[in-house]
Amino acid sequence: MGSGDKIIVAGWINSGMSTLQGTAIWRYNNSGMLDTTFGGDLDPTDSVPDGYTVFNDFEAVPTAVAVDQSGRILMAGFTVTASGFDMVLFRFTASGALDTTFGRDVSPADGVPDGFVIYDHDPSVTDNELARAVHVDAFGRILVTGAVDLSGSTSTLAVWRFNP
Ligand SMILES: [Ca+2]
Ligand SMILES: [Ca+2]
Ligand SMILES: [Ca+2]
Repeated sequence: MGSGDKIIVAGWINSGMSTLQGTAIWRYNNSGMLDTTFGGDLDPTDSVPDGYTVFNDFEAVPTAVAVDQSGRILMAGFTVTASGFDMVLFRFTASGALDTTFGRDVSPADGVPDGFVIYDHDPSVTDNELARAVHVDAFGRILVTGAVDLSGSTSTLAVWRFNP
């Protein structure tokens, strides 16, 4: 996914090092080198960003990425819970930090939005909601398409729209 001449990749890290387990987004320069103006500074800790950001507060599997008009990165996917899958949508700043002007204030509940939203159609039953694609429209609104499985057997097309 391009952001200017950059390449963004979303995926999963499981390196055996607890600090590096979780959902991750990487940004590469057009040359294929990790973008050292992006992400955190964990590996190595040399005061230079490492080109990627890791999110490990809970398990989230990314399935789609988009970049909005401000260079912010939307990452959609799903998380695995005891009662099925729930749709997740993250927003990261252009420099690769969770965007604390986006989402709800749940984890931690500290008066600051957490940079992500989780959608669970009915928390009282086992059901599945999965994002498959994310798109930013001409007004900056975020469209997520995916599947919702409410009956346990049949999947239904779902479209969510979020304000920026
Ligand atoms: Ca570093
Ligand atoms: Ca669910
Ligand atoms: Ca919070």
